[in-house]
Amino acid sequence: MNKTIYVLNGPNLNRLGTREPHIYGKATLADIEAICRSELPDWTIAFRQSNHEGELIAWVHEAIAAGAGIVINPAAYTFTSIALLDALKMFEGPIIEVHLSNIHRRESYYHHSYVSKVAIGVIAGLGADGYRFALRAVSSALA
Ligand code: DHK
Repeated sequence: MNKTIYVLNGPNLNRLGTREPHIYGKATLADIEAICRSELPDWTIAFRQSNHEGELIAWVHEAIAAGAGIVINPAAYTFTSIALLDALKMFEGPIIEVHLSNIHRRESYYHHSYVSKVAIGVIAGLGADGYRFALRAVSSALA
């Protein structure tokens, strides 16, 4: 079986560590990548971040051919991108949506996720540990 899990991160997540730490915590994206790799050491983790919608879509297209599962924090594109949703609809493996913050406790514009239409599960509000649980969920779904 293909052993590659794509962990995709959307806009502004490259700023983690100093970006509103009271909301997103102090873990950097590199810290989160290390968490992901340590959680599933026997899997290949394609860990990526982009501030560009089209680049995230291209990575989803790559995962359609080469990936077993997707963990995605689409960040702001969660709430705006039908294009990203359309790409994710083509992916046949398990998708877990993750958010560092509890988007449902925040401003109303963070409350409707397009991505949730295709995710088998959503993890929000658990900070960097949310990625750990997301990877466990994808691994379990593929077992
Ligand atoms: C990250 C973002 O950048 C925001 O646009 C989302 C999400 C929340 C997070 O909590 O990881 O609303």
